Amino acid sequence: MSKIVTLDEFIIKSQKEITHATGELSRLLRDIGIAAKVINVEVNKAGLGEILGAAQKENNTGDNVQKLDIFSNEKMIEFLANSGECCGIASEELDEFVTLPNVLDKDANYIVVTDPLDGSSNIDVNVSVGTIFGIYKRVSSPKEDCTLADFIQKGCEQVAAGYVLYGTSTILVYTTGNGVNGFTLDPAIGEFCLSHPNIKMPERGNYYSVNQGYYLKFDLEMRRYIDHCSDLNLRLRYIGSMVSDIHRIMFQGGIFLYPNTRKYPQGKLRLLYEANPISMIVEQAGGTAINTKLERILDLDVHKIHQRTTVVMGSKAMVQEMKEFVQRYSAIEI
Ligand code: P6P
Repeated sequence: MSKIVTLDEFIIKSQKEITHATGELSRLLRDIGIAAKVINVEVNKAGLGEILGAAQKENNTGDNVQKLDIFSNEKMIEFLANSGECCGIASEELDEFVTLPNVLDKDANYIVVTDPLDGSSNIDVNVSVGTIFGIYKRVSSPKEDCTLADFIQKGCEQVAAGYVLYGTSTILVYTTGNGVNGFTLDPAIGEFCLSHPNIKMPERGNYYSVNQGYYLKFDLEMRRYIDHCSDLNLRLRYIGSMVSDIHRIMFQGGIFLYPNTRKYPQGKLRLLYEANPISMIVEQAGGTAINTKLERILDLDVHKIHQRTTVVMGSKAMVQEMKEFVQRYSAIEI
């Protein structure tokens, strides 16, 4: 039986391979792993406690906030604050970013963006949900509180990104820019263990993932591309939880789309704490992540914490074919 490699061991080993690494990012990643374990406990027993159900408030996405959302947000903040390496957090559950106090007078050099519990509408019906996070080096002075400038950096400036999928098992997938690795939580020992080393997304797959219910609300070229997917006999798989839909594509290939609609003319998904972290992971696994204007998501200018974007991401060959399809169609239309 091959040796178990825990997340902590992997992070420390990886750090030794990065000459300038100081251990700060490693500590931050380990604390996110602890927050994920704590959130996992509550997610796995959500049906039993009082934690199910709506919290009778709305977040910035306009989603009805579930109690588990609030719990997950509080735990992410608690453990990131404990790390001493994070000076501020932007979260789907917070109107503005929050500044974290220094720990033991140590200057914190990183900020974290997070969707603490993505896909929360699935919670009450026992369908997979996830946590998404992205990590940036702060750009403001380490002697001052963090500023908005620390958070509105382009996605290509992320030093790390990851997600946790609370599904049939709980898996943490992350990258620091040198490939993507997956760690499955072993409940017997309470550790995330390396289960999917060096994840590489298939060049193409048999799935397309889009909310077909909005078909008539998409722009014409998007509708024609979705028709094309159907003509190719691709299979539609859509869970309504971005982490779950992307995780499938990471291993089986395919394409995920959330185009603009009349309700969301800029797209629904949030650039800062959904699209950018997932885009870094997708690209690091060999996939492609663009918006419906065919622009690389990680290069998009970020102006606001809760800025929205359209999203097309997945297998490189399939996204390329989508780009060519839309360019041909738009050329004809002009
Ligand atoms: P719709 C969940 O609320 C989320 O932010 C993503 O995880 C998911 O991909 C999308 O919204 C689902 O949105 O409009 O299809 O329900």
